[in-house]
Parts: sequence; C-alpha cells; structure tokens
Amino acid sequence: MKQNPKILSIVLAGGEGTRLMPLTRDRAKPAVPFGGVFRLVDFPLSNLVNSDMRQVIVLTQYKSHSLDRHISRVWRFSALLGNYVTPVPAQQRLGKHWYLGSADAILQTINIIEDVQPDIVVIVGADHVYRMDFRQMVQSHIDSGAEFTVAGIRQPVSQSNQFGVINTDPAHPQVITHFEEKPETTAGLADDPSMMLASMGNYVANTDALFNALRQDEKAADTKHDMGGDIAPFFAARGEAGVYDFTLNDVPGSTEKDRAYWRDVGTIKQFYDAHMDLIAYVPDFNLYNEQWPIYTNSGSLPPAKFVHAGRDRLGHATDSIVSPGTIVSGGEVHHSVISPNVRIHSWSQVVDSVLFDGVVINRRARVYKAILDKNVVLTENATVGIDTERDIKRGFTITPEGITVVPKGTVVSD
Ligand code: ADQ
Repeated sequence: MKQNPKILSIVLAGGEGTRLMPLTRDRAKPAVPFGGVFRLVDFPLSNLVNSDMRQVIVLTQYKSHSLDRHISRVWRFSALLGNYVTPVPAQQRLGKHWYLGSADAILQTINIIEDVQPDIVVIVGADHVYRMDFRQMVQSHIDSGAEFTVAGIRQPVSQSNQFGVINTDPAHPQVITHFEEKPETTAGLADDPSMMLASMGNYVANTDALFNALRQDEKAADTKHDMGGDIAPFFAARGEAGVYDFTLNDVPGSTEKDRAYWRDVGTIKQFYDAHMDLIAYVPDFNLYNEQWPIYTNSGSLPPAKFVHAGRDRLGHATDSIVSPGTIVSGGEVHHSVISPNVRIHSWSQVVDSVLFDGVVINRRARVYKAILDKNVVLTENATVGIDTERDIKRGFTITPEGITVVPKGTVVSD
C-alpha cells in the first residue's frame, strides 16, 4: 500500500428505517432530525470530513427528497480543491430494480468509483450517533495487511440478532475468523461471556479486492447482496478480513464519558434514549466538542428566546437543549430537546420530550415523554403522553416503554 493512499468514502444512506415509523413515513432514515438542529446523516459526514476524508459519495434511495436537499444545501464543498460530498440516487444500470442490498448499491456505483480510482474505499452507515476518526481505522487497515476491515464494538450477546457478529482468532485478535449477520444467538467473549464483538457497519476495503468481492457476489446464487450479510462473511471466509477495535478510537476533545460513545438509533426507543444522552448534566455524548464539530446548517435563525409573560407564566427551560428560532413564552420546558422554530405558550408544559422543527404548543397544553414530529400543533389544553388510552385511539405510536410519537403535521386538540 502506498504511503498516502487515495481514499474515496461512501455513505450508505438508503435505509428505509421501518422501525423508526412514523418518523420515516415521509423521509429516509438518514434525513431524520436529531439533536435539535442536525439530521442523522450529519454524524457520519462530519466524522469523515473531520477525518480529512473529503471525497464522499452518499448513496440514497427511499424517499430521498429531503435527504438530497439537505446534503446539497449543507454539504456543498468547493470542487476546486477536489473536495465534494455528492448524493448519488439509486441507479438502475444493472437491470430494472432498485438497490437490492447495500452491496448492490455499491456495485451499481462502480463506474463512479472507477472514475476516482481510489486505492482504498471507506464505507460507512448513516444511522448512528458517534464520533470516529476514520484515519485511525484506515491506518489500522493498512498496518494489518487485511483486504477488508470491519469496525467492531462490544455489545451485549442478547442483541446478536441486531448486529453482524465478529469472531476473531485468539492468537491474532485482529483477524476475523467468522462473521455472521444477525444470528439468533452467539457465544460470548472469552473475557466476558455477556458481551460479543459487533460490527458497527463501517468498513475499509482495498478497492480491487472490494470490486472482486462485489462481482462474485453479483453472480452468487444465495445472496442478499448485503455488505454485512454477504461481503463481510466473504472476506472472513478467505482469512482476509480484519477488525478495528473502536475502543482504540481517540477523537480530539472527547470526554472520558463519550470517547467510545456509539448508538444505533434504529428504533424509537434507541432514538429517544440517544436524545436523553445529550442533555444529561455531564452528557453521555457531548455536542459541544469544538475540536470535532458536528456540522449542519439550520439557516439564518434568530436566537432562542424566553419570555416571562406574567408572574405565573415564567417561560423557561431546564436540563434541555433549545434550538435557534424557538420562543418559550410563559411555558415550561424540562429535560427535553427542542428543535428550531418551536413555539411554547403560556401555562404549557413539555417534559422528557423531543420536539421537531415548527412544533406549536398552545396555552395549557401538556406533553410528557413524547416525540412530536415536524409542525405538530397542540391546541389549547391538549395533551400528549398523559392519557395513553386516548393517544392509542388517536392513532399515535406508543412504544412498550411508553414513548408516544405524533406524526408530522398532526393537529392535536383537547
Ligand atoms: P443494518 O443497519 O440492519 O445492519 P442495513 O439495513 O443494510 O443493515 O443498513 C446499513 C446501512 O446501509 C444503513 O446506513 C442503511 O441506511 C444503508 N442501506 C441499506 N440498504 C441500502 C441500499 N440499498 N442503498 C444504500 N444504502 C443502504 C448493519 C450491518 C450489521 C451491523 C449494523 C450496525 O449489516 O452487520 O452490525 O449495521 O448497526
């Protein structure tokens, strides 16, 4: 491998995100808002750009309108310097189907990759919240001599059916001996039987080896054309796959607490919990790390404003994140994440909740443990998350943990 290999990064942003319904009813999962001002795709893209990887293609597919718009608006670089983040919608070059799986998505973009002629391809998912310096993973890939490297993190064995499970050779812990996508059960690690090594869905590959694997996979009979299900096992079976231990990842400005933070936000519960992680007194994930910024663009909005509208209407927010353009006027916000352009009026209460862009909470309305999608309006005295029976009747989604989700644009009345 050359001293300064040429690297192309690919962000897999085509996931449907069915388990995040109704938040993914009108938008691709990577376009789902997160943390007030961001969208999920901003996390992998910020990680790549902060890692000096500035040739990036983003493969989009389902309901990609708001995702494409976000990427073109926020992630526009000067092509003059050879830097770009480009959305690439599903191609239909190889037959009249959309992408079958993530490996097929990459195969269909092979002509773009060939034009760039990278030595190495970095492939990352688009639905996780974390900070990662991909330079460190690429270096580990080069040093180990593997053709294909998978980023690994410890997760409880009880979650084996949600992850690719990595087995390594005890004598050579960097070598993957077996990779299995989402097995029902798995054995634990020798030093901790309750934990397994899970794939983070991030890969580094030598381009030639990757092309070879993708072309073989294209012709294979029994394949879902999936990176985790088919390509990772292909390299593991040949003894050509390595693992990069995410706990080695060291990002500037990280705190002791968030250094190895990584969350899959594939379900409503995980999505909600990751929001709560942002607002703890010492946050599990620190959004305020200026040395590794998460980039986005929420427009030219005025600052958030808090208005005391009368002695018993002390508009305020505690233990919360409040985004620009929002006005809390005489209402009360506690332990919540508030997106831009939200209005919270007198005598209302928002507790343990996540409010998306443009939500309006009118007088005396109350919200508890809920996610309100874009432009939801609560009329005077309306409640969400307080009377579960009623919320179910109104067609809202309620998770087993009691998180209520109100779909985009719903007007909730008393
Ligand atoms: P999953 O996330 O379940 O598991 P998948 O649904 O293929 O796998 O999604 C992976 C990434 O690819 C996501 O970012 C998704 O948006 C995107 N994607 C899926 N299909 C695509 C397509 N056709 N075109 C473009 N993008 C597409 C994966 C790995 C597991 C690993 C977990 C970690 O397969 O091995 O453990 O991620 O969460």
